[in-house]
Amino acid sequence: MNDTAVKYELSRSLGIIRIDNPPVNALSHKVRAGIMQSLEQARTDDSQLLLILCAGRTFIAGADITEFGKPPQAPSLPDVIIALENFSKPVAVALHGTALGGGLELAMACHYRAALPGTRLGLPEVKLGLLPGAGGTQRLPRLVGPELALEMISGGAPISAKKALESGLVDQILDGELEPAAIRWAQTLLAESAPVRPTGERPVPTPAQADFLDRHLQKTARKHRGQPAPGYIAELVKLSLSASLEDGLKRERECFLACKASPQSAALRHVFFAERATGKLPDIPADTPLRPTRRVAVIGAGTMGGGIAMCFASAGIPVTLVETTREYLDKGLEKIRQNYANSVKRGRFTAEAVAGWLDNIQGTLDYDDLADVDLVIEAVFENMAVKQEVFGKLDAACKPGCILATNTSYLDVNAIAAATSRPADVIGAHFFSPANVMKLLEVVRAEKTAPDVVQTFMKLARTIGKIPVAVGVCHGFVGNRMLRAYARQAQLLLLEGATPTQIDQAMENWGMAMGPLAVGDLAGLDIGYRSRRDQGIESRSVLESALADTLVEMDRLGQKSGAGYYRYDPDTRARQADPEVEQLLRDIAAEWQVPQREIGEEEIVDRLILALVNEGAAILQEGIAARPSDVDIVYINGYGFPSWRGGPMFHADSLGLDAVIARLRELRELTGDESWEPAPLLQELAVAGDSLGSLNSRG
Ligand code: T1G
Repeated sequence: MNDTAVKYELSRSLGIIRIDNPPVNALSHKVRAGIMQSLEQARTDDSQLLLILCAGRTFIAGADITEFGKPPQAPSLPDVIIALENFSKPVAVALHGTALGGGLELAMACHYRAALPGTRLGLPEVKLGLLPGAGGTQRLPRLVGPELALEMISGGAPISAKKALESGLVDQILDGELEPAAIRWAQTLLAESAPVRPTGERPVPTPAQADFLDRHLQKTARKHRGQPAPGYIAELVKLSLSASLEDGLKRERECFLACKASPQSAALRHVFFAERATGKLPDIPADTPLRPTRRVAVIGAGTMGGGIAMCFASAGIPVTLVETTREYLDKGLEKIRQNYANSVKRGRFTAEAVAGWLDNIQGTLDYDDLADVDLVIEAVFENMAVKQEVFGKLDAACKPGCILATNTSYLDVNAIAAATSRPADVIGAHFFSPANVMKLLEVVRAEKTAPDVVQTFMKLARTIGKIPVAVGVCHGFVGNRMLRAYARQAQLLLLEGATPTQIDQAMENWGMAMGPLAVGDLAGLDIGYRSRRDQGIESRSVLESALADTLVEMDRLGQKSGAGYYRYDPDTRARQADPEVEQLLRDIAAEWQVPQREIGEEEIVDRLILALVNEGAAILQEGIAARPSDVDIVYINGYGFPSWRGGPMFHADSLGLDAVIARLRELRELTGDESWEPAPLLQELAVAGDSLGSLNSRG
């Protein structure tokens, strides 16, 4: 018996199995073995009912994902599940925190389930490119019906304890502290001589609507493109309606192993750990004391400022919103109210919660009101002189130790910090639009930013529901710098003969949330136009921005003006190819003597994705990003890169660096474009026979 992870105790006819495997009681081998040994002990002792519960902050959060790449060790999880379901004495389980994946499958194999009020129950395997592989696709339909089972398994989102009780997934909501409440409940079951009650013997309720599966598949086809798991899940829930448990479980195992071996699951498992690794900074100890962030201020109530203020208010942190005029301030506050009201209308939040969050936001025109704040985030017009003036005023108004952050998306944070007497307190906080929705936050470490300021911001980002990635100072940081290389290729492909529709369709078929030209139209072509002018680049003087400059000067700014690379239907906002743009392209190409040729989907994808890879490698070599997986997280959470491809750097490894380098050289030959020279880091790793992934453990 492994006496640490699983303990068994006989107490007043109750056989209590306590699992303690921090941090999330994952079903590691020692836990599975410990449960089996406990069952062996209970089989012959005086226990009349077994009670399973976990120590720590959560019940079992699933199979141990770190064991997936390793050789399987017996007992397997299905072995444990079958042993529990067919045990000769009733087995009860008490849930708290989260009961996820294999943890919920284990609970469903028990005969009785109870949960503390705040428990969340779910089968999130699809988020890892998997499906429930220990009976979840066959037992959940038996407990909650096929419709809810399909929704839970294909979506992966957990349900509340309240909904679990209503749907029959749990029998009881416990009241009070977990262990005493669980034991009281188990004693009641004993007193009632509750019998064994194998879930597998229950019939699957007939679905309310016979075509629920077809409607589901239609609804989710686009969202699940490129991923095998969702199709298997629908097949297995359908099978549960007609097949025996045994046959259902057999087919489930086959599908599970197929998903587990799939590149999509390998990519999504990489993303799972990569998202959790971003906060581990190689040069700043995890226990660095943090600065207080009890009160926050945001300078500028525009689109970004308003969204940023909502992030803090929704996390329960009081925010002071600062503007230059009452009119701008009122407009900004009204926009926030509208955004929240829309979320209530869509059922995302309750009206009560939103009322509380709105109370957390105060407006002011006076910097003197910032004397007591712990953190200020500046979100004013993207102009260096304007930002330096604001930071000068903050330097005078804010208390010592107050963190001064800038939301610039590409300006030099060192130059902004130099406008203050306290550059150690200055940091970049690059939110993505809409700031109250997008999860990514590039935390920009300037040359003089103090380690505790960086660590404080990294932790605070998690508190406001963001995924922080620490980056260094360069033009565009990680995301926008790579985007420039990506967008440049899109522009060159247009001038060489491809159309906006061809390029966007190729990238969306490949899995990008939206093609580069459609993204340009959504963001507004005038932003790039202004940024180029700010950098002193004359309009139409550079080939790869000649078209965009021309469109802006024709007042084709994108969706906001009804036309950009596409024309937009005024009612449906659907994008339509515009022959006027294609003619413009031929004219500019002729002017710049760019030879025209047929361009295929493969070349489009290779040039855009490998531009990201090559620039990402340069960024890593310069130390602007700490590890390749950070670059992956930036692109997946900020730029619509498909998570089931793992991110640009993970994708490069899946192609193999030798193949990547060979293709880069081919593109250089094909286009004569020196930017296709393979980044030195790629070449060094390839020569050493290493992958980009080998650098992730460097962090
Ligand atoms: N296996 C191994 N490690 C895990 C883990 C797991 N299932 N879940 C979390 N961790 C680690 C995580 O890497 C981190 O480590 C630490 O625990 C804290 O996690 C057969 C096949 C439970 C909601 O998908 O969603 O069951 O970074 O930072 O924000 O059908 O973790 O500290 O070193 O995320 O409080 C299905 C995954 C598995 C749930 C807690 N289960 N976990 O969130 O903490 S597949 C899941 C979560 C399966 C069966 C199949 C969250 C959480 P480190 P954290 P948190």
